[in-house]
Amino acid sequence: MNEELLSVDQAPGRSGPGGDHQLATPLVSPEVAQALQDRRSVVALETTIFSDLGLPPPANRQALDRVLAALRSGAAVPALTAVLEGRIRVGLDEVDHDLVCGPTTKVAARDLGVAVAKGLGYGATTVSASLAVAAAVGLEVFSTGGIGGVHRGWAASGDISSDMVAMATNRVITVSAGAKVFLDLPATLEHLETLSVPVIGWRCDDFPAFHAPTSGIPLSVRAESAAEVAAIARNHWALGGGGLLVVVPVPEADGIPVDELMEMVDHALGITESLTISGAAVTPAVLAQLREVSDGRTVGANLSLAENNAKVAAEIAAALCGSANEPG
Ligand code: PSU
Ligand code: MN
Repeated sequence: MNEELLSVDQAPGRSGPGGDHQLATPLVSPEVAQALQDRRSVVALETTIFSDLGLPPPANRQALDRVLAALRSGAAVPALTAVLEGRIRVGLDEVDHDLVCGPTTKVAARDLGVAVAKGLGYGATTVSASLAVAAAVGLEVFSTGGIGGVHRGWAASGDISSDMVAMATNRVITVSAGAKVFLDLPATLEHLETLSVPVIGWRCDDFPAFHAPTSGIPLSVRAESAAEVAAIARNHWALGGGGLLVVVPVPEADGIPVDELMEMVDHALGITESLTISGAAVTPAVLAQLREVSDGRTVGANLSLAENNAKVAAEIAAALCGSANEPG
């Protein structure tokens, strides 16, 4: 582990009687801290997608390598987020990558304080935890595969991912290939509207369906360039807004046609329903079934879309840095 890690918030009064509250302050790697100080592009990343909960080995390692390379070639510094040895970390060294790709516990935003207090060895951040951590250290762009959202049958189960509320409350742009395809996609979009999260189609008019380039559900906002996204974000933030979602279709060559994908989803959900799983275990279980049912085709699509999202995120981060000193 790197010993030169910097503590971003050294403000007095955060610790005190009753516990080591300062332990909740994220440790930022020297590279990320320097890039933030120099106002260079930084893109936050979650770790659940790269753990064995997100993708099976060796695909998870390939996904990590491809995402990091895409960010670097777009001149953005990657900022992997995780809980390591009871500390929240932003920016991980290569020596930590083996751990990142191994077995882990999923840490959502509400679990961060618990993970720190209990000194968790390795906790993989979900979208919601990553957004909370990114906002805490001033990162404005976050890239992932697909966000969590409103699950099918939510009225009975109450299962709505905390990714939704985290997007609403943290001033960060999330770049994703839409929401995970086995969710209730129309309800997910409705919920984002309720939460005042703008959903911007990246050179597309429909909500992408994760492994499929389109769901057929129309979007109301489309952007052609990173500069356009940056302008929307700056104005949204000037008006007191929180997060924004930029949705990017999976590259055509690696996507699965939507009708075919939806059949696979029905099949995979049918199997997982009979397994009586609930809570945080639902998403990894359905993703695993979908891999089986698709003969591994969802994995190829997942790698491609994660890499492609990182490319777009790097462009947006660069555009935001460029506009940082411009008036409103
Ligand atoms: N999409 C994937 N793989 C994943 C996830 C999303 O292709 O592993 C993870 C993300 O970390 C996301 C989380 O934030 O699942 C959502 O989980 P839940 O539905 O339990 O909130
Ligand atoms: Mn859930």
